[in-house]
Amino acid sequence: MNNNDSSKNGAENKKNKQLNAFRVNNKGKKLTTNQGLKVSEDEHSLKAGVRGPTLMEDFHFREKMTHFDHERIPERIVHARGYAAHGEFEVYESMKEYTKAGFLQDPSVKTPVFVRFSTVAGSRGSGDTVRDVRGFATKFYTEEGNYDLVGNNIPVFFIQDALKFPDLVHSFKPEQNNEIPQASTAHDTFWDFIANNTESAHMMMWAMSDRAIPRSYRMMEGFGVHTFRFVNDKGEGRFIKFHWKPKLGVHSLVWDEAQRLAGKNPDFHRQDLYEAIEKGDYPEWELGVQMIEEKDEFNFNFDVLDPTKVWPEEQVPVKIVGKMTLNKNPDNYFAETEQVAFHPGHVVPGIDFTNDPLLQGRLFSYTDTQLSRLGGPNFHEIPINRPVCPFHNNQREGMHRMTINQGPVAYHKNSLDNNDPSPATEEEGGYVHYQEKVEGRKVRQRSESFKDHYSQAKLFWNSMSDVEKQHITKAFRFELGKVKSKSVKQQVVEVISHVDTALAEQVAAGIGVTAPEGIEPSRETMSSPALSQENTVKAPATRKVAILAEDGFNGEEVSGLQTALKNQGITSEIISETLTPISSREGQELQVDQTLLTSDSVLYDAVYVAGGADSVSTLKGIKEATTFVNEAYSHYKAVGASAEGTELLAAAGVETSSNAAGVVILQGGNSDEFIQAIAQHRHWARQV
Ligand code: HDD
Repeated sequence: MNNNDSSKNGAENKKNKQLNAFRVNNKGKKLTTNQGLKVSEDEHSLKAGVRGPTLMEDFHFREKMTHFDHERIPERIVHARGYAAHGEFEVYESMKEYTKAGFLQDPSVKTPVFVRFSTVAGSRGSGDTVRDVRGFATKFYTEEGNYDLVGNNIPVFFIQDALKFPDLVHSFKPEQNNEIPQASTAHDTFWDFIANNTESAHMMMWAMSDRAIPRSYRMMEGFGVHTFRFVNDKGEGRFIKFHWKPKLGVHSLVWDEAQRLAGKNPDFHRQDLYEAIEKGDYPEWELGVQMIEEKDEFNFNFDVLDPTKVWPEEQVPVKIVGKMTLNKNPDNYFAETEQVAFHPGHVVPGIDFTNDPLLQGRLFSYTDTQLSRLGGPNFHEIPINRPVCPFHNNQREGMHRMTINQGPVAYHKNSLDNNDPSPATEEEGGYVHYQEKVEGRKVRQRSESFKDHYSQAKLFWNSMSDVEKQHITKAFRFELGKVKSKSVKQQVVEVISHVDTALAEQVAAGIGVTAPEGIEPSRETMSSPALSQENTVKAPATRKVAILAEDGFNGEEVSGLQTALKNQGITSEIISETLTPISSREGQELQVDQTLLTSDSVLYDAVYVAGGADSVSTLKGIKEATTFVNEAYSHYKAVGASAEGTELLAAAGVETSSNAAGVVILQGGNSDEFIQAIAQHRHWARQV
């Protein structure tokens, strides 16, 4: 199904209908200038004679060129590289007891959403699979105005106070003298920041974990990070944290694969999302909420206002409250994905802020940044940013104003217009800020309760499986191995020592510094199983399998496998040396999807070597084929083959004994075990 046909998906959705008014289709139309004048010629500028100078009079040339010269806008200062999709959100049951937010009341209501995923550090043209935090920003177009949940795929943040955000960002962006490295934290300034701002210790552990190299946007959790507040119609408030839980589970790449992908397909994540939606494999997330009663604010060993802390799910359960489905790709990247403007301050009645000092600073930054990025104060009028409910106020004029406000009055209070537009009472839906009592002296200080930087870093470490711990250790060795300053490396190892001595020793050994002695690591013994990806959903749906085959392949076996995979929602592609259709040993032709040159094992979740003696022997003679299988194996992916195909596996260095993890030799065409192996995603027991 082609979801870009806006008459299909989401056609009933109010946002989609609103956007229809702005969608343009050139089919069967004549070429015109922006003034609507039909153009008779679009290849030659107006000249004084065929070999003469171009004339100033050529308004068509001037208009076309001027527009082109100004096609670019500044990229986002952070989260520049992103990809988005439309969808809808539905609540499972009314949340009236906790919040009066309209979109969380009625299970029969579907609220349109637009979600943009992003990397943080890289520029707009950087690779998708770099080690980084991923942005997860959702705009809910509710009947009470737009609500933006502007989160990340990691539940904590580097810093506790927004005043430090410019410093953090300057440290991880390319270094200012030479603009190197792009989209990477593996350099001196970032690690210098970490070493000297130890509130980052917890986030540092997450950033070195597999969470920072997701397999797909569709397989990431999302978190609101801050503590927000739900307020119900009785005016009662509760502290809350938001979670997005992917139905497909949380899965990651391996680091070597992530790096190769950055070259083989820098668009890996965006293409994955785009194709899944085009195919009708709509990604889904459940919305979860953790709640803490106000009276319990001080009953935890973390401060609920501290954005470097999680609320362990085992301590504060996540209540699943609704589901989001992404079901339509944007029609135009720039108009929608690039121009969408999120802001944590876009709230609706029933959702309010807390005094988290990071959140408070964000409430300033987002509108401010759109002023230069989108060129003025009217960016709310850009179609993707418009609410689906009416909006009226006395704000006027400014760059690119589109609204035509009628009448002479543009002020409040007035009598000439009957005091319209007039403020709404709370009963009429007017937003009333939660009446939290605040008092205090003006100070530039951090609360004592924010000063424990290591307990939760240790809690995270305690929660990891052995394999995840190995990955974290290697990630530190990689990142710090790229740092030039020995002093910075030494300082970071000292920070790690405050988390875990053994980890610090292993990192130190890998990067040529001494493991510090006498630093007492955190004594935290708690772990949170929910933080480990080992405990996630493991299902085969939407995985991608490469089937290697050449002339003489076993046609019956391949078509049987293709059907079995399809029945489980797995996509398969035929890969061969050239794009010329291949013939099975039964004499039937099969289309080839990719060649061994255009594809690569890192683009797939699993590989299968088709049977047929001639096919296998041809593949054995092609270096790219053995490399393909070898890499899939060394990236711990499921590897399958017919009995005949095992010859290629052996040539590729794959262990084929009956107990080899995730290596499946299909018996009698039965692919169940292979599908099980694909569902496992990775086979860590393999020694490679
Ligand atoms: Fe931010 C963009 C998420 C802290 C200032 N941020 C941005 C985006 C996401 C986040 C997902 C991209 C939105 C999009 O797709 O357009 N930011 C976060 C999270 C944070 C966080 C989860 C911590 C919990 N951010 C943060 C702070 C500040 C900013 C502390 C400044 C005080 N963020 C910005 C920004 C951006 C932005 C400069 C750049 C582009 C934009 O806003 O629209 O204003």
